[in-house]
Amino acid sequence: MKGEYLRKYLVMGSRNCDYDPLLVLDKAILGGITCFQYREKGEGALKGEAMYSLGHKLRRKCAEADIPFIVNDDVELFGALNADGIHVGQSDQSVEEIRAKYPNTIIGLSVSNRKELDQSPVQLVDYLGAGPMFATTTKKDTKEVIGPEWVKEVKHLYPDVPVVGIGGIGPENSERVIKAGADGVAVISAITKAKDISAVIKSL
Ligand code: TZP
Ligand code: MG
Repeated sequence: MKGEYLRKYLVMGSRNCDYDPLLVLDKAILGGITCFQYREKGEGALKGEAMYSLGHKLRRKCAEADIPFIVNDDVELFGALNADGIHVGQSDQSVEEIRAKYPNTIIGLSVSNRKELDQSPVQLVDYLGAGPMFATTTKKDTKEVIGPEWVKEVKHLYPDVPVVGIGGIGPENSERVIKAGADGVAVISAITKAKDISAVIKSL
């Protein structure tokens, strides 16, 4: 995956939206996102048929707009939606297993500290998600805030691996993440809760 795709990466599920997620995605696409991740998580998250149905619709919009569509965690959902890629954390299905089954798909992996990075099969992934950059209330079980310095360290160790920062990022601090060497910023609430989604995306 080219690093440019990570530039403005919207991560989202139904719980992150105050109105129809399809409308949020429409606005975000118009606003200029470069990548999308369907992350159906949190209290009251959709399951089963409802999750697949929303996933299909989001997937179609991304295909029409030529934006990579990534699924969070769920390898079955990823397969069913014919997604472009999958993003996993340290406790999800292993990157080795996914890569063995899907040699050409995009795989993203979260790394929240040096220990996690050192135990990760970085050579098998297409990009790394580094964070949390800043404090966030969107994800309840986050690892400790590690800040933009972490991006710098990851890029120093793996200069050729695309890196996207995540966690508490918005227009007010995205520059710090990019200046630390990130290829882009992954954002949930700053986009989904924005009054003017286009304006926020433009100022990222
Ligand atoms: N992983 C680390 S922090 C986070 C995830 C999924 C949540 C980011 O949400 P927000 O609203 O952009 O802080
Ligand atoms: Mg996970």
